[in-house]
Amino acid sequence: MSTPANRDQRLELCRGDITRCRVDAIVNAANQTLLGGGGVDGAIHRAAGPELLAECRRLQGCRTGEAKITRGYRLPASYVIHTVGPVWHGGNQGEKELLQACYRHSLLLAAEHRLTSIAFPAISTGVYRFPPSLAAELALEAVRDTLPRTPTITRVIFVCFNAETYRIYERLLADCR
Ligand code: AR6
Repeated sequence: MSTPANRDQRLELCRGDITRCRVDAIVNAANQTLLGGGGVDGAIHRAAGPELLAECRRLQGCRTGEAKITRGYRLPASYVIHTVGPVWHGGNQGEKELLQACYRHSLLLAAEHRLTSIAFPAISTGVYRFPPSLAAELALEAVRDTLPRTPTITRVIFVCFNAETYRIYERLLADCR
């Protein structure tokens, strides 16, 4: 289920579970320990199997706004890019810049590994309470601003787990037609 109806044909929208995505890399909305958690992080670790946690243990965590890469193990995706979104504290603690840094660093890391397709969840919009509309606007802006620096990447898929997130992205992508 994807909608290519937006100006940049590299951007796609998809409703569902990111662990099912057959792409070069899926992005995990992790926490600083990189040792698993709930939400999309828990789903990715369950689907990838224990080898993922073993590799994550060797990474020694990740700072908010940064990204680290592992293999995908039992996932259909070859790699997992783990990034740590900001916790929303009202918007005056650098949350917007940190959220955009997650998208930027994930794309740059994917390009460094010569990957061509990457799927993102709506980072920080669950347990970390980032307002979903603002998060989606920032995500799209960050991706659009970064794509000129990541020539290998031909597909960026925004995976929306719930109907509200899907509607937000659908509107934002349609607005740019
Ligand atoms: N596929 C795609 N999106 C999903 C899936 C899935 N399988 N499951 C949930 N989402 P969250 P955060 C959506 O809470 O806010 C973890 O415990 C979900 O609907 O997973 O960045 C980590 O370890 C929401 O839109 O991540 C951290 O401690 C989005 O993914 C903390 O949560 C993000 O929700 C990170 O919080």
